[in-house]
Amino acid sequence: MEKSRKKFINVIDEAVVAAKRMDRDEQLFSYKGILYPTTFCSPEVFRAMESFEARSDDIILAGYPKSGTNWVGQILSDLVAIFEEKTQNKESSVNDEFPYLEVGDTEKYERMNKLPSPRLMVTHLRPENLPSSIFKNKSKILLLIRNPKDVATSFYHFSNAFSPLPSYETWDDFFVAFMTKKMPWGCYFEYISSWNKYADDENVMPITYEDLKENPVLCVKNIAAFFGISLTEKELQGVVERSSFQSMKKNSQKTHGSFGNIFFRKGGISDWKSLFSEDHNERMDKAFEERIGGTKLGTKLKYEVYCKA
Ligand code: PPS
Repeated sequence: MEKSRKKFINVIDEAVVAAKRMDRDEQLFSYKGILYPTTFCSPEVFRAMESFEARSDDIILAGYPKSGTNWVGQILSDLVAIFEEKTQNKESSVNDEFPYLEVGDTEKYERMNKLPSPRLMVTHLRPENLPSSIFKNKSKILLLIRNPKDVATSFYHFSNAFSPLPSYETWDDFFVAFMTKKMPWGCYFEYISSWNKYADDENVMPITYEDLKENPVLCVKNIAAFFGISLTEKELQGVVERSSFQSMKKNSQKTHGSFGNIFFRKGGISDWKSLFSEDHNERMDKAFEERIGGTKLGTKLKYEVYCKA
């Protein structure tokens, strides 16, 4: 197995083992007013992350949890592999660091400072909590967003299947927590609001889960162009095929270990219809309108198309 995937699976497995020894109220901790999972993040690592030196050719994928970051992470690592093959970069940038920037040990950022370019990293953090060098050095950021009803639905199933996160007895309990800022990595609406301030930056490219699902060929083409990676028609088709939900689910044992099925659950649009009552719909519709309706990213989410019954 590829070294980086082995490391990824180890980190997940260790978190699951550590979570077994924890009470529910120990599973999350608060840092600068936002909750994070204790088994993946720590204040020490957050502080160490401040020393991370970003580069202009870093490839950063930002997305709120359950927005499809594993999916787009696959697309980006495939694009980087194609780029490296073409440029015959002898020193491959494939490394065994856990792909999420905020997850690791306090030495991680020192090691990353020595890695060759282009470095690919993923993050669920809001912009104000990222190392400031990312914006100062103008790293390119692909910002992935997904409609809030499907995010909440995906997050609910994940929380109940993945022991490092607090589980919920009912969907209603989860919904209340989701709407009242009790989620790991913070509130969905605050996440979108914060990123709205950067949505027009030339180094930030927003894409939606729904657009990628409906037109993967065009979206992958645009993503490759944003990062300056040229693709032949055949390469483009290969990237799309290897990142399809079916391919990734089939391969998930190798890439994500025994938790593959949990990371690749349904992979579609509108599964929220199986959980949301009329009351949940009303509350979510109101919150969307009040918090992010009419903003750049709010409009991009096409709420009327994807979140109305
Ligand atoms: S995590 O745990 O926060 O990193 O989760 P994340 O990867 O961001 O999001 C998980 C959801 O993305 C779906 N997924 C995909 N959809 C379409 N195509 C592909 N290839 C794909 N890969 C993952 C995954 O199934 C989760 O959504 P749900 O709705 O739960 O199925």
